[in-house]
Amino acid sequence: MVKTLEELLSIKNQETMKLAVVVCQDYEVLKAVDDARKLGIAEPILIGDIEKTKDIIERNGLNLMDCQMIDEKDLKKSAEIGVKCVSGGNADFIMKGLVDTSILLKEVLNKDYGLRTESLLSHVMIYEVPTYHKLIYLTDGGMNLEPDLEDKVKIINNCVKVCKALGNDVVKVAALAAKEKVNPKMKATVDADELKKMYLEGKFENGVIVDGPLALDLAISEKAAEIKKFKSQIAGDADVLLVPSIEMGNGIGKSLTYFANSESAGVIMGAKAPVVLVSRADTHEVKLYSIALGSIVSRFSRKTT
Ligand code: COD
Repeated sequence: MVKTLEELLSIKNQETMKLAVVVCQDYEVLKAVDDARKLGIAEPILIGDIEKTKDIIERNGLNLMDCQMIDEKDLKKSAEIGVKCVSGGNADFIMKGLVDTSILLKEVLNKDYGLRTESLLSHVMIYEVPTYHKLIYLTDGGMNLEPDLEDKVKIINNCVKVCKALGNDVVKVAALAAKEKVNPKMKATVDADELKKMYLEGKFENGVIVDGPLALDLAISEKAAEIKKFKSQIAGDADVLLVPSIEMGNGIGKSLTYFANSESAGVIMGAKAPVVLVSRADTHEVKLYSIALGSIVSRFSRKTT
């Protein structure tokens, strides 16, 4: 089981995965891609403003001059090219560079050439939090705005795939809300309660434990659970935080990064290939971890489908 994000960098692929980088003209993106290439994690196809890209490569002494490059200054068209690289079989996964998340995701969802499957697409972030005893997975703070119950089941299943790809045989999912008692006026509590019932009826795959509703403190702090006399297999030991809305997910994620100095990695699951979704403000280390995660998940999905 992977315990730190650093470990993602040493999981070796038999073959190097091809990565389409959408709107690549950014130092942090290119540095991460350069490191990933050096480590044998991914071979990039750089899509974007190639004059600016070459200038960044040259000024920073990166070893990327000889990789495949496609010149396209328009952001939407770059995203379209990246998506088509994957749907046409020329790339194994795709990464967001200096482009708005929604521009890339709209291309990923394009009905004609996009990367849709039967499944819902959803975002999974992994955080290494200095004060938590293991990696914590957060979903979905990046794609689905206000998922309904059916969506939440799919979001859990997408996240479980990532957990399993990283060797977690048991996955403890905390369905978060603002409190642990069901209140019909608080939809998050009602859905979380339904998810727990589905778990008790055996509707999730082996090794997955779902409990809810849980407030965040009960999910991650044994002490809080003890004081509140809250009994659960998950209390203080959650692997996955399932959030009821993108706002809660985004808020928890940004808090972990900026208040708690956490490192992270993120990927969109449920598409034909993983989409490495990093924030434009992320450092190249975070981007590198996310590329490594995308590469591992891409290989794992091939083996298991
Ligand atoms: N999975 C599968 N299909 C989907 C999904 C999904 N998660 N979301 C939408 N679709 C399909 C719909 O069924 C429909 O057929 C088509 O895509 C368009 O759906 P709309 O009209 O609801 O969606 P769009 O195109 O307006 O927007 C989809 C986005 C993913 C772009 C949108 O939900 C979005 O902007 N999400 C937030 C992204 C973001 O800004 N994140 C910021 C934090 S990093």
